[in-house]
Order: sequence, then C-alpha cells, then structure tokens
Amino acid sequence: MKPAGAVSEVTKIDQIETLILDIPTIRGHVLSMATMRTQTAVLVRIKFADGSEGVGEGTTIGGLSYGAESPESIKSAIDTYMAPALVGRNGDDVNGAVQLVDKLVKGNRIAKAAVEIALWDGLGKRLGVSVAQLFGGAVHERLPVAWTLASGNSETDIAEALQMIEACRHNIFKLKIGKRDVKDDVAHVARIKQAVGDAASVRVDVNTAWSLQDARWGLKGLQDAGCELVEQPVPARYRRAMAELAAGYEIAVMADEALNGPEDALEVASSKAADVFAVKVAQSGGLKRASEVVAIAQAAGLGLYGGTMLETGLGTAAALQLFATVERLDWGTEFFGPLLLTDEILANPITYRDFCVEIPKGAGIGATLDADKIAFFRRDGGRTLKALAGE
Ligand code: MUC
Ligand code: MG
Repeated sequence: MKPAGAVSEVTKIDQIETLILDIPTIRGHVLSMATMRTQTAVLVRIKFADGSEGVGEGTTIGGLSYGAESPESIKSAIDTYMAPALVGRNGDDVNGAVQLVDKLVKGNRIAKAAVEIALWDGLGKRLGVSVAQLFGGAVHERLPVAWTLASGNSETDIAEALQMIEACRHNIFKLKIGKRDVKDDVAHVARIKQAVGDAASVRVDVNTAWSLQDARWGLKGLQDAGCELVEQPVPARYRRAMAELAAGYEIAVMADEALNGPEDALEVASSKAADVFAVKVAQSGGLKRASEVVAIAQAAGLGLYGGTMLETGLGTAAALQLFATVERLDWGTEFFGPLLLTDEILANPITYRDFCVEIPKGAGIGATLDADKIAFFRRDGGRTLKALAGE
C-alpha cells in the first residue's frame, strides 16, 4: 500500500494561488462592531499535476473588527507559509495537509479553512463525487435558512422581514443588536417580533457587545419579547458569564465568537457556557475541524446551527456540503451570504426557495466561478481572472 502523503505524480499539488475580492453589500449591514458596505473574500485556487483544480474561500467580517484575521492576513498566511509547505505534496492526502499546516501555523483558522476547502473540492472533482459524499453522504437536500435584519432601522427591518416572509424566502430572522442601549435594543426586537408574530422565529446576535450586567437585563427583556435565542451576548472569553446566562433564562444562549475549533468547543460544552453552537467552517479552521465541533455539540447534547462569515457562494457551497451531512440542525442555518451581495460570483448560483437553501449538486463543493465577475471584483485589477475560473 502506498504510504499516506506519498507523492503521486497524478495528484501532486502544483500551485496554490490566492486573490482578494471586494463586493458591495445590497445595504449597509450594521453590526455592533462595524457597519459593512462591502464584503471582502479571499479565494484560493489549487492546481494539481493532472490538470484538476480545487477552489476555496476564507472570509471574515468587518476587517479586523470581528476577529484576529483580516482578508490581507488570510492571503499572506496562505501565500507565505501554507502554500510553500504544501506544493509538491500528494493532493489526495487532505488529512496529511491539515495536520502539517496545523504544525507549521498557529491560529489563522480562516486561512487554513480556505486551503482545506480547495483540497476537498479538488479531491471530490477528481473522484467525481460531492464533498458531502466524502464526509459520508448528504442526509438533507435543503436546509432552513435565516436572514439577518441589520439595516440599523426598525421600520426598514420590519418591511424587509415582511417581504421575505411573503416571498417564502426566510421565516427565521437574526437581528443584529448591541450597538444601542440595551433597553433600546430590546424595544427594537420587540417591535419586530410583534410585526412578524408567529410567522417567523426571531433571534438576536450581540457580537460580544454586552457586559454581564447588560446581558442580564437584555436576556430578561428579549425573552419577554418572544425572542428565541441570543447569540454571543458577552465577550468570547467570558465563559462563566455565558454559563450563568444559559442557566438563568429560558431563552437559548448560542456560542459563536467563543468557538474557534474543537478545543474551544470542548471547553464551552464542558463549562455549560452555551445551549447551542453556531458552527462556522471558517472559524473552526475548515470542514474537518468544523465536523469535529459538530461532533462535540452532538456528544454534549447541545443544539446546532450552521453559521456563516457571510461568505460568497463559494464558501457557502462548501459549508452546505458539510451541513448536508449533519443529522439534526435544530436551529437551522444562516447560509445566506450570497444574497447580501450586489452580485453573484458563481456561474451556478445557490438556490433559495421555500424558506430553505438547497445543497449544491455536482462534484467537489458544487460551485463554478463566473470568470467575468471575478475579474470585475478582484482587488488587484483583473489580469488573470479567467485563469482563476479555470478558463
Ligand atoms: C455573526 O456574527 O454571526 C452572520 C450573519 C450575519 O449577518 O453576520 C454574521 C456574523
Ligand atoms: Mg455571530
């Protein structure tokens, strides 16, 4: 038997390229720590010796305001440290690549995820199977998908919510709060819940903005307003505060920023610091690490939610491949990233209908890039865009 990691001339990693895209959002997306008007995505393309290719995405939110990685640091970590270590290796050995990169590079989980997705995509394409198949097979064809209300204005948010319900696009709404006073935020949530009534589930994401004291008032008010879940009310490292809140109120407490891979997942679960995990592929460090976070939640009896970093269709397709294999997603998903952007970068856009997002079909992650869109949105100006889309 060929030893794992042995170089096959056929599947050798020949080249790893990255580029940054800046795509405007359809409206300002007002979060507690930043207002987004553009989303920036880092795309990775891996070329293998047999001519096959794999693509991946590593995306964060609001520059450096959400977490420790920026689009520029993601690109530079891949170009400078990961690509040189991986070129020449057997491209079929995804686990070996993940383990090697984990040894060579601390943290930088979003950069790791981008490369790992491209490796899975390439492997799936070479084998003619989806990435979901590589993870044991899809058990869902579609998944419930939330929309985030974050215009910064209650009236606009209500109009947006009612329009989404009417169009059967979303009936789960995540409201971004934490920028205003707690009382004002609770009043804003209550107005929206009252407007949508039983036609929709209303949840909030505080993106770490509250102190424990704020959160005590906030959870009490949100619960009374009919809000079902609060995501990361306090800073990621406040595990005891999260545990107090999870134990003290009926409203579900979901961990997001606190979950950077399986080690965090184990600590959050064992300290009872959440009822639900928002599992993000990027934040976990890739599809495999995200699957480990999922397994920890399942073993601990916690709820699961498919989280996003507002990736383009590419990163969204990759996440859908993994979450298609997860038996119970009690809280659904928020894989709506492409819908927040003014333009689509996939030639085969992801389908949203009947309050669900459909799992892309086809080999690998099931995403084909639109070369002209890549050309238009790439930060460095468009000279090799057709190459990235494989033309
Ligand atoms: C986050 O913090 O969860 C996900 C949806 C959205 O609107 O923002 C993100 C980030
Ligand atoms: Mg969040």
